[in-house]
Amino acid sequence: MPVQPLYTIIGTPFSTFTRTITLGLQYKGLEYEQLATPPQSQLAQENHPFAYLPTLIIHEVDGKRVDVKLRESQAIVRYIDRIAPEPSLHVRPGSESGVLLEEKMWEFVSLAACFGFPMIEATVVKPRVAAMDEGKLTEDEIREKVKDGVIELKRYLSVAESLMAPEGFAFGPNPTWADFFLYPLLADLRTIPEWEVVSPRLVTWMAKMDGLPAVQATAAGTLSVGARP
Ligand SMILES: N[C@@H](CCC(=O)N[C@@H](CS)C(=O)NCC(=O)O)C(=O)O
Repeated sequence: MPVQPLYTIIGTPFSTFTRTITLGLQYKGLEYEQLATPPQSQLAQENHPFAYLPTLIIHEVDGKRVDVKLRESQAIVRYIDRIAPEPSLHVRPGSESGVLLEEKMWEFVSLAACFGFPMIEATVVKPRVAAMDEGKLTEDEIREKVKDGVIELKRYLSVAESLMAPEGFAFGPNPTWADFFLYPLLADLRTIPEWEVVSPRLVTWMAKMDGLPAVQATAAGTLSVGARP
């Protein structure tokens, strides 16, 4: 009989927060099973107090079967870091990363989760994709619909870029959780015409991210490959 992985992730690959976690699991070589379900589904309700995604189910702790449900991406990331510290997804302060404090990486993570998600997905990507799928509005009408969202999008992108190292990953030579929180959002954005507002620095960063095996392994089922929830 095949051995069950120690982890199950509840969440469709279409969910950007779910992809952040699967990127981390892949990068650290942790095996998992993914139950692809949309938010608010029966399965999501059974696993998250607000039926959000993702939940990581940890099947064993200290060799004992426990099936602990861990919710909230930033809590899940802390767990992953503790059980698999290497390869590290933290930032090393210094001239290459351009930061004096390692906590700047967590600042970036929180800004991506709390501001990037609404300022990219809620006001631009989701309404644009919904309008295109519906096929009732003209391109000019869609642009008008997301116009205010694009102002917010540009505002977020300029903040994100201002916090990044001048080249390489968000904080220089190695990927960090900051990259894994931002990437799923920009991978979605790249599928729509509003991608045109993205700066050369972020376009180069995306290309660098695209080269990671973890990114390639988590692409199936996302908007970036044309999937729907
Ligand atoms: N605070 C949560 C946010 C997760 C989140 O917003 N997930 C989205 C999917 S990417 C969701 O489940 N949204 C609920 C909905 O669409 O009803 C976390 O960090 O895990």
